[in-house]
Amino acid sequence: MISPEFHRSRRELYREILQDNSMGFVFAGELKEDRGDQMFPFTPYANFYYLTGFEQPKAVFMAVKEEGKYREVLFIDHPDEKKQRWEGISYTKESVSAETGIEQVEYLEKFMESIPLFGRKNLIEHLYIDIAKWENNFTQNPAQEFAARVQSNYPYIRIHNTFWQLSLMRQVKTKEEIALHRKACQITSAGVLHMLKNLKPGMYEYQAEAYFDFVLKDNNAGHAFPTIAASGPNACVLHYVANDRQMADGDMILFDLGAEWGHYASDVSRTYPVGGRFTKQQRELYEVVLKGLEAAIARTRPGQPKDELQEISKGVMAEELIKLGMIQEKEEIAQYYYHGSGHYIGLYTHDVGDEHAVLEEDMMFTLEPGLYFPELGIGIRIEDTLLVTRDGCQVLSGDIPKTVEEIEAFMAG
Ligand SMILES: [Mn+2]
Repeated sequence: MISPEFHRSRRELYREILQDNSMGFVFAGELKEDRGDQMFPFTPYANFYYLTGFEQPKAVFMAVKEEGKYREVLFIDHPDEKKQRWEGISYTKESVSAETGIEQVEYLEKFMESIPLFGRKNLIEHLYIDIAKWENNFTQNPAQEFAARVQSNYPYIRIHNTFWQLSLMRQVKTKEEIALHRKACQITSAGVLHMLKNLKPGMYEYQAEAYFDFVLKDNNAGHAFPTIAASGPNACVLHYVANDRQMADGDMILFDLGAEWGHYASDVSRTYPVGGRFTKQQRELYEVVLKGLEAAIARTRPGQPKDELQEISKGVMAEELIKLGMIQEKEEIAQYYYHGSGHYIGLYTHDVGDEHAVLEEDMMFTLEPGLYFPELGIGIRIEDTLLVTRDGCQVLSGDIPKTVEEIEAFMAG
């Protein structure tokens, strides 16, 4: 998958965030309960994975910059006998050190005593802790808990959150990351083509979805997010995931899906006529969205402010809707288009980064304009995963049928 050298190069950048006489902490996170005695499969916190490549729960990465010297320690949970017998997981300090390239690896019981903050002269003045929190509640994740405990016991310490700096690092991809994204997009493409070959009226949405899932499993890939397979009026529900409606001839189906490969996501949306041919109205509206997408793709290159792409798509689609007589004034498009035009993509499908950034080479994001007409039972979204290149962009999901002609020709066999 991704090399230890990649993670080492990320730690070199991380090191620059820390000022002298400070420490940095990044937590892997904990296993989460699913139901009964089952746990959710563990995925390490993205910034922890980015810096270490280590994938076991409870681990902590610590960096110390003290009187001009820098060192790193990775604390890992003690691998117990049960884990070894039941899950086949076994590792030692030495094997983890060899795998990750982090010289000093210690078991977690050494964590507190290894922090050169406690029981020492007051040399360390700053702690850099990576704290991300998505839910609006007061439950604490391990990073927050640690920050709160340090703050209450050592009020003279200044705590900084490194989440934003790491987000800015993650928004520009390395060649290795791009290769993983590329592979995720290839598998997604194979999955969509397989599904499209088998799509026909009378099927349930979940049956179409099953053809996509087969290709992912067949390639040993995971899902970047739950698949949306929304036919007819369901396509107007942005995050519809029930996928249990029976499709009729004359319906369109909106797919929003993506494979994940080596932790990196792909994210693609397509809207197809279930019976293989668009009606006149479907075709007209579909081409409005496609023009909106293509206009933004055409402007995607280094130097372009990212947040303008939304307005570019919106402006083109509004003009086209006026031509069709669907709206009179440009602003009325807000009635039919009510989400953002895309997002960064990376370790998260909706990845971190600065939405107001000026585009740079090797950034990756999606563009996904849409139009939704509940009264017509029509919802259309077309989304591609893009890589910014030196002088433009590359559409990594570009070989998935997208124009009316490509779609109808492919579906005709
Ligand atoms: Mn998306």
